[in-house]
Amino acid sequence: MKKRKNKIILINIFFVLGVVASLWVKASYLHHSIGLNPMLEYDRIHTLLIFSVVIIVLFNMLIFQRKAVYSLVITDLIVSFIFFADTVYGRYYGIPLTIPILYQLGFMNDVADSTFSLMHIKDLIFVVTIPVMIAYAVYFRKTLQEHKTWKHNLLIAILIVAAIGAFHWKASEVDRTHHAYERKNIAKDLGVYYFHGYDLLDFAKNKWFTSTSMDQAELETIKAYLSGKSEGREPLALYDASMNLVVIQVEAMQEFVVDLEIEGEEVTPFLNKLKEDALYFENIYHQVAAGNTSDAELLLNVGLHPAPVGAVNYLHATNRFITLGELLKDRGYENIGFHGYQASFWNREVVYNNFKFDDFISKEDFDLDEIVGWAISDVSFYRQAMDISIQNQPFYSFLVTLSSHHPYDAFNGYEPDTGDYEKTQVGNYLKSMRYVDDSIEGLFERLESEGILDETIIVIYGDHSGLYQDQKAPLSRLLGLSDHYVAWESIQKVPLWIVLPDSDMKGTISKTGGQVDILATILDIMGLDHPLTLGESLLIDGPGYVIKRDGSIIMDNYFYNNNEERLYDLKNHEPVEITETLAEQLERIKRDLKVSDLILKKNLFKNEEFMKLVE
Ligand code: GP9
Ligand code: MN
Repeated sequence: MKKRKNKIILINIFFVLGVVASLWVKASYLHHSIGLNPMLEYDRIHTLLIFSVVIIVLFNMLIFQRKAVYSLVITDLIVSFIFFADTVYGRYYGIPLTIPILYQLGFMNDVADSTFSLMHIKDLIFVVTIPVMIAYAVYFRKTLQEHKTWKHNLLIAILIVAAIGAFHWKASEVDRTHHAYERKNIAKDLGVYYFHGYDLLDFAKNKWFTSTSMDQAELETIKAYLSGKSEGREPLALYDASMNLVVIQVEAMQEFVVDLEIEGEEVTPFLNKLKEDALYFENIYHQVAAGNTSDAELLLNVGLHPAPVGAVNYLHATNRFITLGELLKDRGYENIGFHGYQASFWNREVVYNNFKFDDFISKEDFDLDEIVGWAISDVSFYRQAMDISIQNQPFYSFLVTLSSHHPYDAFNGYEPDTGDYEKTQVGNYLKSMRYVDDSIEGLFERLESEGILDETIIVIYGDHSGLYQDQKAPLSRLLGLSDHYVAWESIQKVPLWIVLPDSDMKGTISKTGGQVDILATILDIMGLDHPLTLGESLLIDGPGYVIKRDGSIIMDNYFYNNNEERLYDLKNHEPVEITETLAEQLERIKRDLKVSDLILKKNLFKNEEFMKLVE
């Protein structure tokens, strides 16, 4: 009798251990085959993988009881299937699949074309365990389906609690800050099981637990906003539908570099000259928040503000957006987004599809023939992007540059000589801006040699600041800034050029605005109709303003600090009394953020009641 009992226990233990081993080995193989080299030491990631597997197996046993033998085989089958798909996709994009990615797989022509070449013979590892497991389960089915006692169940429940606790204890060592911009890092740090679980919950939360209906107060906020929004005037509509559009979002370019001289030399000679042949906006403040570069991409393509917490690219990646690409598509444009870094970064592979780009060309697609900093050099980036763009005209090409990314070390030794600032971050930053200038000049020459410079509207702006608080002292010295914080705030501007072929609209415009206004300005110029962007064309006469994500507001003459609720003169930094008229104005401006947040949170472009109000 005892012998038989031992035999039963052994057969069960073998089976459970076999399943655990199978699920663990497959996860390790996936990590290895798609280059998810752990950010942490190997022992930690494997410990976390094993805890994850143990939790999955124990839950199966508790829920399915005598039928757990079947559910475990099915679990292994499902995991094998998912991990195999992850492997094929991840070999190309370096990230396991997520549900939002599955939604737009058609966009991934590149993987589709090369699916077979992405499969390796070793991937059979996902299959080989299955017949063995089935054979074992069938052969020992009686023994494996022994009735489970309450003691047995209690033990399993205790083990589940312990395994979850152990997982959390080990996971608490992880610094999660770098999960915000690259979801792949969740898999690297915490394992693919956790990664898929997180993705599933996140998806379910957005899909099923987010209400899109507005309550009375929200409706009032939106109505008040719409009635306060100026009627504007008829759009300029300067061109017919044949003009190409090139939008260049320059990494880390701040406005102060324009016209700046160092050691008697201009930092950006080409762009300085361009100010005379284009519209140049000298008072545009960046509005990015936690989504950084990706927030600037959102502001430009959608005309909404970033989210109050976290990155829209993850929080609302699959919302309904009405984008520049969508409007241009209706006019027969070919829209392509270009960025020389990994497609998964900032979740762009999902978001660019949703922004209605016909294609997204990322690091995986470029010929990496010249590397500067993180990846492909801007010079090569522009060359290859233009090779592709000019094939289908008219085109809208959205170029997000990368070379001038913090901390600018790649430019040590580049021009110009920065004197005292040589070998410092400020000096290297100025050099990176010279490189930006050189490479944009090259792009203009290319467009000219193709004979399409006169048929192309070119918009150039910076994505966000390049020098942060840690560089405040040397930068303030260089620019002669006072140490009042408003002085620092007043240089958080990005330059904006809009080059209009065949137009006499040129020269510098001083109106205050934000990145959210760039889309409205493009729509104005091209005569495109958008139901609602949160910006206003910078070419409309009248006072300007910008609201930043922290609620601070800059008007043509004032800086408003939202935390202190104080107003300052923008030039001399003296406090200014908030009159009733100013207070009303500030309240009205603050509504911009509230409305933008509502649109994002409630996915309002999908809400019929809302669409009726705005159309
Ligand atoms: C990476 C690039 C840089 O793809 O966009 O992002 P950032 O660190 O500037 O947000
Ligand atoms: Mn950036």
